[in-house]
Amino acid sequence: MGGAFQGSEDGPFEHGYGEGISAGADAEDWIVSRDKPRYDEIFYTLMPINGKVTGVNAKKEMMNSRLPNTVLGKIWKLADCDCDGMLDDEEFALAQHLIKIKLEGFEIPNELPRHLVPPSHQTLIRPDYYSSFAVHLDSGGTPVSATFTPCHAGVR
Ligand SMILES: [Ca+2]
Repeated sequence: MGGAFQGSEDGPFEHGYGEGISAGADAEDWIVSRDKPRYDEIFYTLMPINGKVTGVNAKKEMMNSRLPNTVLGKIWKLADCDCDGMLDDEEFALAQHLIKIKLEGFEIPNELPRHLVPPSHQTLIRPDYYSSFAVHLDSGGTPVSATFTPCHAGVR
């Protein structure tokens, strides 16, 4: 019986802490990389072009999980971090990781937690990644905050 991750305000003994989607939240490495060699083997059977598998080929593989399309669609949006309609090896590994979490009975969040963002997509201030980027200045022209609007709501 898995529970949705509710945050860690109550510390590590809260229900769901370190499980499911929140597994690896306090790890230094990208938790997906632990199983990535296995995911890579699948990835390279899907005939990647320039290091990416197409949506069609990735979909076929993802459907082997027998998860409903609604769930897979949600996983796709979270995994395709740069919204280019294809999955690179890290995005594919992330998709497989999310499928595994779902199959283990945990819920998939609407937004990708920061610790699951693939290392190559960690650079957040990237015009091609965020559809809009705004810096707010105070009256003296000093930046007080910046707003990023992801190309989809998958990453914050
Ligand atoms: Ca992509």
